[in-house]
Amino acid sequence: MTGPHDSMPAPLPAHLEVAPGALWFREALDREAQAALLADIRAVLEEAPLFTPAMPRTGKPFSVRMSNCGPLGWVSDAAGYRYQPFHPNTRAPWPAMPPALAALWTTYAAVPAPPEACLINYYGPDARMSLHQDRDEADFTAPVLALSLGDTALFRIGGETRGGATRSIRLASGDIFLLSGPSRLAFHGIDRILPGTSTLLAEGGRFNLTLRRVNPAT
Ligand code: MD3
Ligand code: FE
Repeated sequence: MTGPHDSMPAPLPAHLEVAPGALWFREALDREAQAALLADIRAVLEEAPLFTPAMPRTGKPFSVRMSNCGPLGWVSDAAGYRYQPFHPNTRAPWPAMPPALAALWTTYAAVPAPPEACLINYYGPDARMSLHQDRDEADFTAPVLALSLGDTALFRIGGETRGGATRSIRLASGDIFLLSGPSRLAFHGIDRILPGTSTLLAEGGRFNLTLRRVNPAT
């Protein structure tokens, strides 16, 4: 049956708006869905192993290890931050985006153009990510979708200028965080992870996946 309402957008699942355009979907994914996505990520990492990024200029290593899937991946080394279509160590193209990840984009990001990059961050018990903005993309109009798997993280988010007020949020396994509109350029970081708060990863720690557009949709 078709009718005049076929183009009605699907309603957004329940969420909290923690800052303008920053939507927190707590427990968006049940344990089974988390385990399925984790298996997809493990398969990606067999092809594209976690690498240790380094700071531009100084070459100081990150405490977070990373990989990517999709056509483009975010990398950082002494030469700078950038998106590129291949792994920095193996030089192989990034693995394809698992369909279940792309499906999350359709449900939560609600923009027609597909994600071009999925950055995979892995945090061991002592890993952190200092306050930063994500501005290496040529298009800031699309949202960024973040999914947490494993141990809970203390996430901090502020405004579009450094040094303003910040809010601290505990991102747990299965939570989805969507950054759109004014929050797309918000300063944010991970103060620490809380070891032993999830049993999803046998080795402990936390994966965070971020789905992104890099280039303007044509
Ligand atoms: C706010 N990752 O990969 S996820 C990153 O938990 C990053 O690994 C953190 O910051 C992590 O760049 C935070 C939540 C998040 C992701 C992207 C954002 C918040 C954001 C982009 C713009 C503003
Ligand atoms: Fe970020």
